[in-house]
Amino acid sequence: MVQAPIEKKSANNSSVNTDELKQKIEEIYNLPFPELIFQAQTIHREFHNSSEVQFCTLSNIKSGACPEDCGYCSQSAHHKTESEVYGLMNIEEVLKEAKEAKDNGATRFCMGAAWRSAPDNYQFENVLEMVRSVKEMGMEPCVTLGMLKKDQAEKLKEAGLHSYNHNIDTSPEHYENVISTRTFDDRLETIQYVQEAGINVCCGGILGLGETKADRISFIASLAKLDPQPGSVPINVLAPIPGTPLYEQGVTNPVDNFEVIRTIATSRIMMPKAQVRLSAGRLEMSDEMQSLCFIAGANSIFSGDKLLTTDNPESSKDFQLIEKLGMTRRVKAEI
Ligand code: SAM
Ligand code: DTB
Ligand code: SF4
Repeated sequence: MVQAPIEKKSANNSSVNTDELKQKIEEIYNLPFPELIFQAQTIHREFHNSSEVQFCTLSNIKSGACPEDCGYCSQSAHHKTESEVYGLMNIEEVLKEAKEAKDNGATRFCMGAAWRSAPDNYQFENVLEMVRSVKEMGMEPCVTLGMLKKDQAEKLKEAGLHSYNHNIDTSPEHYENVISTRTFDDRLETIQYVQEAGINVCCGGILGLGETKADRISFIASLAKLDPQPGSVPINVLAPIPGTPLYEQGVTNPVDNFEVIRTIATSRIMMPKAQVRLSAGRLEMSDEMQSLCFIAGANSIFSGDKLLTTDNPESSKDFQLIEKLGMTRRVKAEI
C-alpha cells in the first residue's frame, strides 16, 4: 500500500511563490512616494479607522543576563552594557505597572522577559497568573518570553493570552549577521506553536541593522507569508546601545526616515488587517515623521516613558500629538 506523504506543517503558507511575492513587494516598495502613500491609505481605510491609534505599554518583567547574542540588544549576557539585570518581577509589582498603563490609556499590556526560551517551572506559572490578571483588568495581555514549546503555547492560550510577540527581526538572509545563537527557522517554529494554539502572533523586526533594501523587502515577504498573517507587526528602529556590536552601525549609519515610512506603507498594503506598530525609535522622531508613519498605515504605538531598557516619549507628549492631529486613541480592548 502506498502511504500518503506526511504533510510537514510550517508557520508559512506553502502555496506562496517566494520569488513572485518578493517581486510584488519590491514593486510596491519602490512606487513613487505619493502613490505608495495613497495605496497604503486606501487599504488602511478599508480595514481600519484611519484616525485611531492603539496604545500598548511594555513592562520588562525579567531583565538582562540573556544567553542569546542578538547584536542589537542591551540585555544579552554576551555584551557589556549598562542595562539592569534582575530576575522575574513579582506578580503584584507587574500588576501595579499594568494598572498605571491602563490609567494612561493603554489597551494592551506587553510583558517581556530576557529569556532564550520560557522556563518550565514556577516562573512560567507566575507569568500565566500575570496574563490572567491583566485580562481581568480589561487589557489585552501580550507576552514575549523567547522560544516556546508547544504545550507552553497551549497553556498561555488557556490563561487568556491575546498576543505573543516573537520578532523575525530582519530578512532570513541577513539574520546570521545579527544573531548567531539561534536560527531564523527556530523563530518560525515558535511562531507555528503560537499560531496552532490560536494565539494572535505579534511579529515584526528592526530597521537599521545594516540591512539592504533587498533585506527589507525579504523581511516584509517573510512576514506576509506567515499563515495566518500576524495580527500585529511592530516596526522598530534600532535604538543604538553602547556596548552592543550594532552600536557603531546605529550611530554612524542610521536608517533613512523614508525607508522606515516605505517599510510601514508596504507592510500595511501586504498585511491589511494587522495593527502596524511604530515601535522603538520614536523618541528620536519629529512629530512630522511620526505623522507620516500614521499616514502610511501605522495604527499603534508603544506608550509609557520606557520601552524595555530604553526611553520612550512621555504619554503626555503622545496625547498632545494625537490631539494635534485630530486623531483618537483606541479605547476598546479586544478581550
Ligand atoms: N527575549 C525575547 C525575544 O527576543 O523574543 C523578548 C524580548 S526582545 C528584547 C523583543 C524584541 O525587541 C526583539 O525581538 C527586537 O526586535 C526588539 N529590540 C530589542 N532591542 C532593540 C533595540 N536596541 N532597538 C530596537 N529594537 C530592539
Ligand atoms: C518589539 O517589537 N519592540 C518592543 C517589544 N516588541 C517587546 C521592545 C523594544 C525594545 C527597545 C530596546 C529596549 O528598550 O531595550
Ligand atoms: Fe535575549 Fe531577546 Fe535580547 Fe535577544 S532580543 S538578547 S533573546 S532579550
